[in-house]
Amino acid sequence: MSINAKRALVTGITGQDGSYLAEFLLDRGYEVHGLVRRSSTFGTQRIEHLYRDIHEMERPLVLHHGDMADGNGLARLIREIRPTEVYNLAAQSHVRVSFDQPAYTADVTAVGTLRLLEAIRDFQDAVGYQIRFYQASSSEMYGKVLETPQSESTPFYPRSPYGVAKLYAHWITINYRESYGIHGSCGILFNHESPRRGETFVTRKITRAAARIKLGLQKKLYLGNLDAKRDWGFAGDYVEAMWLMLQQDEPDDYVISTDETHSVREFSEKVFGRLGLNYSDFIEIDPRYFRPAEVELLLGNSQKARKKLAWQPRVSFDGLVDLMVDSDLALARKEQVLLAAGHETGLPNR
Ligand code: NAP
Ligand code: G4F
Repeated sequence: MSINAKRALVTGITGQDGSYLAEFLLDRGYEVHGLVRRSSTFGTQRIEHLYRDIHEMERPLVLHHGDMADGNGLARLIREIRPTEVYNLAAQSHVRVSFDQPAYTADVTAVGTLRLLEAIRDFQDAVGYQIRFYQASSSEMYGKVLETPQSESTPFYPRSPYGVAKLYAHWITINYRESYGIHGSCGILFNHESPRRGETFVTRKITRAAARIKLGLQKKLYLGNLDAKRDWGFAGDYVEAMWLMLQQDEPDDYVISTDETHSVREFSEKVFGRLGLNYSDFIEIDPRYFRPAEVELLLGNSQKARKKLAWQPRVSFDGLVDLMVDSDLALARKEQVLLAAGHETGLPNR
Protein backbone atom coordinates (compact mmCIF):
# COMPACT_ATOMS: atom_id res chain seq x y z
CA MET A 1 0.00 0.00 0.00
CA SER A 2 1.28 3.47 -0.86
CA ILE A 3 2.11 6.00 1.89
CA ASN A 4 0.55 8.76 -0.23
CA ALA A 5 -2.91 7.17 -0.17
CA LYS A 6 -5.36 8.63 2.34
CA ARG A 7 -5.92 5.70 4.66
CA ALA A 8 -7.75 6.05 7.99
CA LEU A 9 -8.21 3.61 10.84
CA VAL A 10 -11.30 4.38 12.93
CA THR A 11 -11.74 2.65 16.28
CA GLY A 12 -15.36 2.77 17.44
CA ILE A 13 -16.58 2.73 13.82
CA THR A 14 -19.82 0.96 14.82
CA GLY A 15 -20.75 3.80 17.21
CA GLN A 16 -22.64 7.02 16.53
CA ASP A 17 -19.58 9.13 15.68
CA GLY A 18 -17.74 6.31 13.93
CA SER A 19 -20.57 5.90 11.45
CA TYR A 20 -20.72 9.62 10.58
CA LEU A 21 -16.93 9.84 10.39
CA ALA A 22 -16.71 6.80 8.09
CA GLU A 23 -19.25 8.44 5.74
CA PHE A 24 -17.35 11.72 5.86
CA LEU A 25 -13.97 10.09 5.08
CA LEU A 26 -15.32 7.84 2.32
CA ASP A 27 -16.86 10.93 0.69
CA ARG A 28 -13.39 12.49 0.68
CA GLY A 29 -11.75 9.55 -1.04
CA TYR A 30 -10.22 7.86 1.99
CA GLU A 31 -9.75 4.15 2.27
CA VAL A 32 -11.41 3.54 5.63
CA HIS A 33 -10.52 0.73 8.02
CA GLY A 34 -12.69 0.11 11.06
CA LEU A 35 -12.03 -1.79 14.28
CA VAL A 36 -14.97 -3.97 15.26
CA ARG A 37 -15.17 -6.07 18.40
CA ARG A 38 -16.57 -9.54 18.16
CA SER A 39 -20.10 -9.99 19.42
CA SER A 40 -22.57 -12.87 19.33
CA THR A 41 -25.04 -10.58 17.55
CA PHE A 42 -24.55 -8.10 14.69
CA GLY A 43 -23.36 -4.72 15.94
CA THR A 44 -22.83 -3.02 12.59
CA GLN A 45 -26.31 -1.54 11.99
CA ARG A 46 -25.04 2.04 11.86
CA ILE A 47 -22.60 1.30 9.02
CA GLU A 48 -24.57 -1.33 7.12
CA HIS A 49 -25.54 1.20 4.42
CA LEU A 50 -21.84 1.94 3.82
CA TYR A 51 -20.87 -1.68 3.85
CA ARG A 52 -23.52 -2.54 1.26
CA ASP A 53 -22.18 0.15 -1.06
CA ILE A 54 -18.64 -1.26 -1.04
CA HIS A 55 -19.49 -3.84 -3.67
CA GLU A 56 -19.85 -0.95 -6.12
CA MET A 57 -16.58 0.63 -4.93
CA GLU A 58 -12.93 -0.37 -4.85
CA ARG A 59 -12.94 -1.86 -1.32
CA PRO A 60 -12.66 1.53 0.41
CA LEU A 61 -14.22 0.25 3.69
CA VAL A 62 -12.60 -2.67 5.46
CA LEU A 63 -13.61 -3.98 8.89
CA HIS A 64 -11.16 -5.74 11.19
CA HIS A 65 -11.84 -7.63 14.38
CA GLY A 66 -10.02 -6.15 17.36
CA ASP A 67 -10.46 -4.80 20.85
CA MET A 68 -9.00 -1.88 22.78
CA ALA A 69 -8.14 -4.41 25.50
CA ASP A 70 -5.79 -6.29 23.12
CA GLY A 71 -2.57 -4.32 22.58
CA ASN A 72 -0.91 -6.99 20.42
CA GLY A 73 -3.89 -7.04 18.09
CA LEU A 74 -3.84 -3.24 17.80
CA ALA A 75 -0.11 -3.25 16.99
CA ARG A 76 -0.61 -5.92 14.33
CA LEU A 77 -3.43 -3.93 12.73
CA ILE A 78 -1.36 -0.75 12.60
CA ARG A 79 1.46 -2.69 10.88
CA GLU A 80 -0.94 -4.30 8.40
CA ILE A 81 -3.08 -1.26 7.55
CA ARG A 82 -0.28 1.36 7.63
CA PRO A 83 -2.81 4.15 8.21
CA THR A 84 -2.01 7.81 7.56
CA GLU A 85 -4.64 8.88 10.14
CA VAL A 86 -5.99 7.10 13.21
CA TYR A 87 -9.22 8.26 14.89
CA ASN A 88 -9.60 6.78 18.37
CA LEU A 89 -13.35 6.84 19.03
CA ALA A 90 -13.67 3.48 20.82
CA ALA A 91 -14.69 3.71 24.47
CA GLN A 92 -17.05 2.46 27.11
CA SER A 93 -18.79 5.78 26.62
CA HIS A 94 -21.75 5.68 29.03
CA VAL A 95 -21.21 7.80 32.16
CA ARG A 96 -23.81 6.05 34.35
CA VAL A 97 -22.48 2.61 33.36
CA SER A 98 -18.93 3.69 34.28
CA PHE A 99 -20.00 3.83 37.94
CA ASP A 100 -21.02 0.14 37.67
CA GLN A 101 -17.98 -0.91 35.61
CA PRO A 102 -15.14 1.43 36.65
CA ALA A 103 -12.25 -0.99 36.07
CA TYR A 104 -13.55 -2.07 32.67
CA THR A 105 -14.07 1.57 31.69
CA ALA A 106 -10.51 2.41 32.75
CA ASP A 107 -9.11 -0.55 30.80
CA VAL A 108 -10.89 0.22 27.53
CA THR A 109 -11.21 4.00 27.61
CA ALA A 110 -7.93 4.96 29.33
CA VAL A 111 -5.39 2.13 28.93
CA GLY A 112 -6.86 1.20 25.52
CA THR A 113 -5.73 4.63 24.28
CA LEU A 114 -2.25 4.01 25.67
CA ARG A 115 -2.11 0.64 23.87
CA LEU A 116 -3.00 2.31 20.58
CA LEU A 117 -0.44 5.09 21.08
CA GLU A 118 2.24 2.49 21.86
CA ALA A 119 1.38 0.62 18.65
CA ILE A 120 1.67 3.88 16.67
CA ARG A 121 4.92 4.85 18.37
CA ASP A 122 6.56 1.46 17.62
CA PHE A 123 5.33 1.56 14.03
CA GLN A 124 6.62 5.09 13.48
CA ASP A 125 10.01 4.18 14.96
CA ALA A 126 10.27 1.18 12.64
CA VAL A 127 8.93 2.70 9.43
CA GLY A 128 9.78 6.38 9.78
CA TYR A 129 6.57 8.07 8.66
CA GLN A 130 4.21 9.94 10.90
CA ILE A 131 0.65 8.81 11.59
CA ARG A 132 -1.77 11.58 12.57
CA PHE A 133 -3.77 10.61 15.66
CA TYR A 134 -7.12 11.93 16.91
CA GLN A 135 -8.22 11.32 20.51
CA ALA A 136 -11.92 11.58 21.40
CA SER A 137 -11.63 13.65 24.58
CA SER A 138 -14.78 14.76 26.37
CA SER A 139 -16.38 17.74 28.10
CA GLU A 140 -17.13 15.23 30.87
CA MET A 141 -13.50 15.93 31.96
CA TYR A 142 -14.67 19.37 33.20
CA GLY A 143 -17.15 17.66 35.55
CA LYS A 144 -17.74 19.91 38.53
CA VAL A 145 -16.90 22.88 36.40
CA LEU A 146 -14.30 25.35 37.66
CA GLU A 147 -15.15 28.00 35.05
CA THR A 148 -18.07 28.79 32.73
CA PRO A 149 -17.98 28.64 29.76
CA GLN A 150 -15.36 25.90 29.48
CA SER A 151 -12.44 26.37 27.08
CA GLU A 152 -9.11 24.60 26.41
CA SER A 153 -7.56 26.42 29.39
CA THR A 154 -10.29 25.54 31.93
CA PRO A 155 -8.93 23.17 34.63
CA PHE A 156 -10.44 19.68 34.72
CA TYR A 157 -12.45 18.16 37.61
CA PRO A 158 -13.94 14.86 36.40
CA ARG A 159 -16.95 13.46 38.28
CA SER A 160 -17.22 9.88 37.03
CA PRO A 161 -14.96 6.90 36.35
CA TYR A 162 -15.62 7.64 32.67
CA GLY A 163 -14.47 11.26 33.09
CA VAL A 164 -11.34 10.15 34.92
CA ALA A 165 -10.56 7.54 32.25
CA LYS A 166 -11.01 10.14 29.49
CA LEU A 167 -8.70 12.50 31.36
CA TYR A 168 -5.97 9.83 31.42
CA ALA A 169 -6.43 9.24 27.67
CA HIS A 170 -6.30 13.01 27.07
CA TRP A 171 -3.09 13.54 29.01
CA ILE A 172 -1.35 10.43 27.68
CA THR A 173 -2.01 11.71 24.15
CA ILE A 174 -0.46 15.06 25.07
CA ASN A 175 2.41 13.26 26.79
CA TYR A 176 3.14 11.14 23.67
CA ARG A 177 3.01 14.28 21.56
CA GLU A 178 5.53 16.03 23.81
CA SER A 179 7.73 12.97 24.49
CA TYR A 180 7.82 11.15 21.16
CA GLY A 181 6.68 13.69 18.59
CA ILE A 182 3.40 11.88 17.91
CA HIS A 183 1.09 14.08 15.80
CA GLY A 184 -1.74 13.64 18.33
CA SER A 185 -4.67 16.05 18.66
CA CYS A 186 -7.46 15.90 21.23
CA GLY A 187 -10.96 17.10 20.44
CA ILE A 188 -12.69 18.06 23.68
CA LEU A 189 -16.16 17.44 22.35
CA PHE A 190 -19.28 18.55 24.17
CA ASN A 191 -22.37 16.33 23.92
CA HIS A 192 -23.42 15.62 20.37
CA GLU A 193 -26.48 13.71 19.30
CA SER A 194 -28.28 12.43 16.22
CA PRO A 195 -30.88 9.91 15.11
CA ARG A 196 -28.03 7.35 15.47
CA ARG A 197 -27.42 8.18 19.15
CA GLY A 198 -27.48 5.16 21.48
CA GLU A 199 -30.95 4.77 22.99
CA THR A 200 -29.77 4.95 26.61
CA PHE A 201 -28.36 8.49 26.28
CA VAL A 202 -30.88 11.04 27.46
CA THR A 203 -31.73 12.88 24.21
CA ARG A 204 -32.41 9.71 22.23
CA LYS A 205 -34.20 8.14 25.17
CA ILE A 206 -36.55 11.14 25.14
CA THR A 207 -37.13 11.36 21.37
CA ARG A 208 -37.64 7.60 21.07
CA ALA A 209 -40.11 7.49 23.96
CA ALA A 210 -42.02 10.63 22.93
CA ALA A 211 -42.55 9.24 19.41
CA ARG A 212 -43.73 5.90 20.80
CA ILE A 213 -46.05 7.67 23.26
CA LYS A 214 -47.49 9.74 20.41
CA LEU A 215 -48.39 6.54 18.54
CA GLY A 216 -49.75 4.78 21.62
CA LEU A 217 -46.86 2.27 21.84
CA GLN A 218 -45.70 3.44 25.29
CA LYS A 219 -47.36 5.21 28.22
CA LYS A 220 -44.62 6.77 30.37
CA LEU A 221 -40.97 7.86 30.22
CA TYR A 222 -38.80 7.39 33.32
CA LEU A 223 -35.86 9.79 33.68
CA GLY A 224 -33.40 10.99 36.35
CA ASN A 225 -32.11 14.55 36.83
CA LEU A 226 -34.14 16.93 34.63
CA ASP A 227 -32.17 19.98 35.77
CA ALA A 228 -28.79 18.94 34.33
CA LYS A 229 -27.70 21.27 31.53
CA ARG A 230 -25.76 20.27 28.44
CA ASP A 231 -24.28 21.91 25.35
CA TRP A 232 -25.86 19.66 22.70
CA GLY A 233 -24.77 19.70 19.05
CA PHE A 234 -25.25 17.46 16.00
CA ALA A 235 -22.79 14.55 15.60
CA GLY A 236 -22.57 15.02 11.81
CA ASP A 237 -21.13 18.52 12.36
CA TYR A 238 -18.66 17.33 14.98
CA VAL A 239 -16.92 14.64 12.89
CA GLU A 240 -15.87 17.36 10.44
CA ALA A 241 -14.01 19.05 13.31
CA MET A 242 -12.16 15.78 14.06
CA TRP A 243 -10.95 15.62 10.47
CA LEU A 244 -10.00 19.31 10.37
CA MET A 245 -7.79 18.82 13.45
CA LEU A 246 -5.75 16.17 11.64
CA GLN A 247 -5.32 18.39 8.56
CA GLN A 248 -3.35 20.98 10.60
CA ASP A 249 0.46 20.97 10.37
CA GLU A 250 0.77 21.17 14.16
CA PRO A 251 -1.18 18.92 16.53
CA ASP A 252 -3.24 20.71 19.17
CA ASP A 253 -6.31 20.42 21.41
CA TYR A 254 -9.68 22.01 20.63
CA VAL A 255 -13.05 22.45 22.32
CA ILE A 256 -15.92 21.60 19.97
CA SER A 257 -19.33 22.86 21.10
CA THR A 258 -22.34 24.96 20.11
CA ASP A 259 -21.67 27.46 22.95
CA GLU A 260 -25.33 27.17 24.08
CA THR A 261 -26.68 25.21 27.01
CA HIS A 262 -30.14 23.69 27.67
CA SER A 263 -31.57 21.57 30.47
CA VAL A 264 -32.89 18.02 30.11
CA ARG A 265 -36.29 19.49 31.05
CA GLU A 266 -36.08 22.03 28.22
CA PHE A 267 -35.10 19.31 25.73
CA SER A 268 -38.07 17.20 26.89
CA GLU A 269 -40.46 20.15 26.65
CA LYS A 270 -39.36 20.87 23.05
CA VAL A 271 -39.59 17.24 21.95
CA PHE A 272 -43.02 16.55 23.42
CA GLY A 273 -44.23 20.01 22.33
CA ARG A 274 -43.24 19.28 18.75
CA LEU A 275 -45.52 16.25 18.89
CA GLY A 276 -48.38 18.29 20.37
CA LEU A 277 -47.89 16.76 23.84
CA ASN A 278 -47.11 18.17 27.28
CA TYR A 279 -43.95 16.51 28.67
CA SER A 280 -45.13 16.75 32.28
CA ASP A 281 -48.07 14.42 31.54
CA PHE A 282 -45.72 11.58 30.59
CA ILE A 283 -42.36 11.93 32.39
CA GLU A 284 -41.82 10.36 35.79
CA ILE A 285 -38.68 10.46 37.90
CA ASP A 286 -36.90 7.20 38.66
CA PRO A 287 -34.04 7.53 41.18
CA ARG A 288 -32.18 4.69 39.41
CA TYR A 289 -31.19 7.19 36.73
CA PHE A 290 -29.50 9.58 39.15
CA ARG A 291 -25.71 9.35 39.31
CA PRO A 292 -23.54 9.07 42.44
CA ALA A 293 -21.90 12.36 41.35
CA GLU A 294 -23.53 14.56 38.71
CA VAL A 295 -22.19 17.03 36.16
CA GLU A 296 -24.73 19.84 36.56
CA LEU A 297 -23.73 22.25 33.82
CA LEU A 298 -21.69 22.10 30.63
CA LEU A 299 -21.29 25.08 28.31
CA GLY A 300 -18.46 25.24 25.79
CA ASN A 301 -16.38 28.06 24.40
CA SER A 302 -15.30 26.89 20.94
CA GLN A 303 -13.73 30.15 19.74
CA LYS A 304 -10.32 28.53 19.15
CA ALA A 305 -11.76 25.89 16.79
CA ARG A 306 -13.90 28.50 15.03
CA LYS A 307 -10.84 30.69 14.40
CA LYS A 308 -8.07 28.15 13.77
CA LEU A 309 -10.05 25.40 12.05
CA ALA A 310 -12.72 27.65 10.49
CA TRP A 311 -15.22 25.18 11.96
CA GLN A 312 -18.73 25.97 13.07
CA PRO A 313 -21.82 23.91 13.86
CA ARG A 314 -24.52 23.97 11.18
CA VAL A 315 -27.44 22.35 13.02
CA SER A 316 -29.15 24.44 15.73
CA PHE A 317 -30.71 23.12 18.94
CA ASP A 318 -34.21 23.27 17.39
CA GLY A 319 -32.87 21.68 14.20
CA LEU A 320 -31.41 18.82 16.23
CA VAL A 321 -34.72 18.24 18.00
CA ASP A 322 -36.51 18.20 14.62
CA LEU A 323 -34.03 15.72 13.10
CA MET A 324 -34.30 13.33 16.02
CA VAL A 325 -38.08 13.56 16.45
CA ASP A 326 -38.73 13.04 12.71
CA SER A 327 -36.46 10.01 12.62
CA ASP A 328 -37.92 8.42 15.76
CA LEU A 329 -41.46 9.07 14.60
CA ALA A 330 -40.68 7.21 11.36
CA LEU A 331 -39.14 4.39 13.41
CA ALA A 332 -42.18 4.19 15.69
CA ARG A 333 -44.49 4.05 12.65
CA LYS A 334 -42.53 1.04 11.33
CA GLU A 335 -42.80 -0.54 14.74
CA GLN A 336 -46.55 0.04 14.73
CA VAL A 337 -46.91 -1.66 11.34
CA LEU A 338 -44.85 -4.65 12.47
CA LEU A 339 -46.84 -4.99 15.68
CA ALA A 340 -50.11 -4.80 13.71
CA ALA A 341 -48.77 -7.61 11.50
CA GLY A 342 -48.25 -9.77 14.58
CA HIS A 343 -44.51 -9.32 15.23
CA GLU A 344 -44.21 -9.45 19.02
CA THR A 345 -40.97 -7.47 19.31
CA GLY A 346 -41.83 -4.62 16.96
CA LEU A 347 -38.47 -3.84 15.40
CA PRO A 348 -36.15 -6.83 15.24
CA ASN A 349 -33.45 -5.31 13.02
CA ARG A 350 -33.37 -1.60 13.45
P1 NAP B 1 -20.72 5.16 21.12
O1 NAP B 1 -21.86 5.31 20.17
O2 NAP B 1 -20.96 4.60 22.47
O3 NAP B 1 -19.62 4.27 20.36
C1 NAP B 1 -18.53 3.70 21.07
C2 NAP B 1 -17.75 2.81 20.13
O4 NAP B 1 -16.68 2.19 20.85
C3 NAP B 1 -18.61 1.66 19.55
O5 NAP B 1 -18.21 1.43 18.21
C4 NAP B 1 -18.19 0.49 20.42
O6 NAP B 1 -18.36 -0.77 19.82
C5 NAP B 1 -16.70 0.79 20.59
N1 NAP B 1 -16.11 0.05 21.70
C6 NAP B 1 -16.52 -0.03 22.98
N2 NAP B 1 -15.70 -0.83 23.69
C7 NAP B 1 -14.76 -1.28 22.83
C8 NAP B 1 -13.64 -2.14 22.96
N3 NAP B 1 -13.34 -2.72 24.12
N4 NAP B 1 -12.85 -2.35 21.88
C9 NAP B 1 -13.18 -1.80 20.67
N5 NAP B 1 -14.23 -0.98 20.49
C10 NAP B 1 -15.01 -0.72 21.55
O7 NAP B 1 -19.98 6.55 21.33
P2 NAP B 1 -20.04 7.90 20.45
O8 NAP B 1 -21.12 8.75 20.96
O9 NAP B 1 -19.97 7.54 19.02
O10 NAP B 1 -18.69 8.59 20.89
C11 NAP B 1 -17.46 8.34 20.21
C12 NAP B 1 -16.30 8.66 21.13
O11 NAP B 1 -16.36 10.03 21.51
C13 NAP B 1 -16.28 7.89 22.44
O12 NAP B 1 -14.92 7.69 22.79
C14 NAP B 1 -16.93 8.83 23.44
O13 NAP B 1 -16.49 8.52 24.74
C15 NAP B 1 -16.42 10.15 22.93
N6 NAP B 1 -17.28 11.31 23.18
C16 NAP B 1 -18.59 11.28 22.84
C17 NAP B 1 -19.38 12.41 23.02
C18 NAP B 1 -20.83 12.41 22.63
O14 NAP B 1 -21.55 13.31 23.09
N7 NAP B 1 -21.27 11.52 21.80
C19 NAP B 1 -18.80 13.57 23.58
C20 NAP B 1 -17.45 13.57 23.89
C21 NAP B 1 -16.69 12.44 23.68
P3 NAP B 1 -19.77 -1.57 19.91
O15 NAP B 1 -20.62 -1.01 18.80
O16 NAP B 1 -19.36 -2.97 19.70
O17 NAP B 1 -20.35 -1.29 21.26
O1 G4F C 1 -27.16 11.68 27.79
P1 G4F C 1 -26.31 11.43 28.96
O2 G4F C 1 -26.20 10.03 29.45
O3 G4F C 1 -24.88 12.04 28.59
P2 G4F C 1 -23.62 12.47 29.49
O4 G4F C 1 -23.60 11.84 30.80
O5 G4F C 1 -23.56 13.96 29.44
O6 G4F C 1 -22.42 11.85 28.64
C1 G4F C 1 -22.38 11.98 27.22
O7 G4F C 1 -21.71 13.18 26.89
C2 G4F C 1 -20.31 13.21 27.28
C3 G4F C 1 -19.77 14.58 26.85
O8 G4F C 1 -19.93 15.50 27.90
C4 G4F C 1 -19.61 12.08 26.56
F1 G4F C 1 -18.28 12.13 26.81
C5 G4F C 1 -20.20 10.75 27.00
O9 G4F C 1 -19.55 9.69 26.29
C6 G4F C 1 -21.68 10.74 26.66
O10 G4F C 1 -21.82 10.73 25.26
O11 G4F C 1 -26.79 12.33 30.18
C7 G4F C 1 -26.96 13.73 30.07
C8 G4F C 1 -27.62 14.27 31.34
C9 G4F C 1 -26.94 13.80 32.63
O12 G4F C 1 -26.82 14.89 33.49
C10 G4F C 1 -27.91 12.79 33.23
O13 G4F C 1 -27.90 12.72 34.64
O14 G4F C 1 -28.95 13.76 31.39
C11 G4F C 1 -29.22 13.35 32.71
N1 G4F C 1 -30.30 12.35 32.69
C12 G4F C 1 -31.52 12.50 33.26
N2 G4F C 1 -32.24 11.39 33.10
C13 G4F C 1 -30.24 11.13 32.14
C14 G4F C 1 -31.47 10.52 32.39
N3 G4F C 1 -29.26 10.50 31.43
C15 G4F C 1 -29.53 9.26 30.96
N4 G4F C 1 -28.58 8.64 30.22
N5 G4F C 1 -30.71 8.61 31.21
C16 G4F C 1 -31.72 9.21 31.93
O15 G4F C 1 -32.79 8.61 32.14
